[in-house]
Amino acid sequence: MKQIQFPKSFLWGAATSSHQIEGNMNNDWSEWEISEERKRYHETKGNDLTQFISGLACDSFSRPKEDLNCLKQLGVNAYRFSIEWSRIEPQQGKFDLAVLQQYRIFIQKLRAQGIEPFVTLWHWPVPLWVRDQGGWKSSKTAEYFDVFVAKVVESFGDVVKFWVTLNEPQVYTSNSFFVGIWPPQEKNLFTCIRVMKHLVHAHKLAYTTIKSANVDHQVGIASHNIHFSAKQPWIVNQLIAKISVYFWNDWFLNKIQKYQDFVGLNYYFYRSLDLRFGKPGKHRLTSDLGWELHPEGIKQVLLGLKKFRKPVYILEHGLADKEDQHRMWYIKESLIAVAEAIEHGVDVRGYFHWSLLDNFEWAEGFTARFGLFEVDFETCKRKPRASVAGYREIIKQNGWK
Ligand code: IFM
Repeated sequence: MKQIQFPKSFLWGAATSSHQIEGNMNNDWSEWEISEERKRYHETKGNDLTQFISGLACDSFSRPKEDLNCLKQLGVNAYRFSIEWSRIEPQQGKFDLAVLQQYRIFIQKLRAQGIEPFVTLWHWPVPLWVRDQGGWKSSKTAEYFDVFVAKVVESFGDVVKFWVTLNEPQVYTSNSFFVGIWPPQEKNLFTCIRVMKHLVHAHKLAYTTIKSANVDHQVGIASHNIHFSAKQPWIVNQLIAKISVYFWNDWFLNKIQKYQDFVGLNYYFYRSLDLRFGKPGKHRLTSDLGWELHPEGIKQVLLGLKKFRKPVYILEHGLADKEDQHRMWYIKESLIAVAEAIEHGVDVRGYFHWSLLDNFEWAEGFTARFGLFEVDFETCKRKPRASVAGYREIIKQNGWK
C-alpha cells in the first residue's frame, strides 16, 4: 500500500454524541422512543423493544474515566463529542451548574491528556420545553438556542476552541419533517424548508455569540455530504447529480458562508444517479446497515468543499461493522483518498472516526455497531475491536510508511 504522510499538525480523533452514549436522557427523542405509537410500530415489526430505547446507552455521563481511557488507548489528539442541551437547561432559563461543571472537568481532563476538544452544541434532540413550544418549527428556538450557547461559552470558552454548532442539519430536517421517520414525524416539504431556515438563523446567532466571546474561537457545522455521481455520463444524470449537490451538500454551507471558520464534513454515502434516483451503485461492499462502502467518494466530496476556501475537518466517517471485518480497510482506503484531496489543494486538517464506541444509532437503535470499541450494553463494558490497534498505529505514524 502506498506510503502516506499527513500534515504535521493533523488532528486525529474519534467522535460521539450525547444522546447516543450518555444515558438517562430526558428530551424529545427519549420520550418518542417510549411513546405508545413507537411501541406499536416495533410490535408490528416483531422488534425487541429494548433495542430501540436509548435508556442507559453507554452510561458515558457516569463513566467519563472509561471514555477517557478509550481515547488514551487510541492515542488520539482530538475528540468530538456533544453536550446535552436538555441536561444543561432542563427548564427554560434554568441552568444546571453541576452539569456544566461536570462537562468542564471532562474537558479539562481531555486537555490534560493533550486531546483537543471539539464541542458539538446541538446533535438533534431538544429539551422538552423547546419541543413543547414547537421545536425547530418555531422561529423562537434559534433565540433559545443562542441563550444556551452563550451560557456554555461563558462556562467553558476558556478551555474549548473548536465549536460545532449544528450536526447534519440536512439529515435532521429531512428525516424529521419530510420523510417523517424521526420525531416529530412530519411529512411536509414546506415545514422542512422552514426548519432549515431556522437552523441557518440559529447557526448565525450562535456563531456571532461565540466569536464575540473570543475571536480566536473556531466555529463551523458538521455537514453530511454525499458523493453524488451520474450513473451514465448522460446530460440528464449529470443534471440530477448537480441539483443534488446544490441542494443536499451545498445549500446550508452557502447560506452560512460568511459565518464559518471551518467546514466540518461527515461522509458516509455514495449515490450513483439516474432517473430512478439513488438506486444502488456499483460498489457492492456494504456495512451492516447495507450502506455501500465507497471510500474514494470522500475525495470527490472534499474537492467539492474547496470552493468555500476554509480549513476542512472530517468530523465523522465510519461504518456499522460488528465483526470489524471492513473497518480497517475502509479507514485506510478513505485516508488515501483524503491524502489525494490534500494534494489537490483541499486544506484538510483533521479526521474523526465515527465512532469511539458502539452506541444508540437513532431509529436503528443498538443494532448498528459503529464503535472502535465494542460495548456490552448489559454491563456497559468497553472492549477494543482489532481496529483500535490499526488506527492507533496510523495516528502514531501520522499516516503509514
Ligand atoms: O450516528 C450517526 C450520527 O449521529 C450522525 N452522523 C451519522 C452517524 C451514523 O449514522
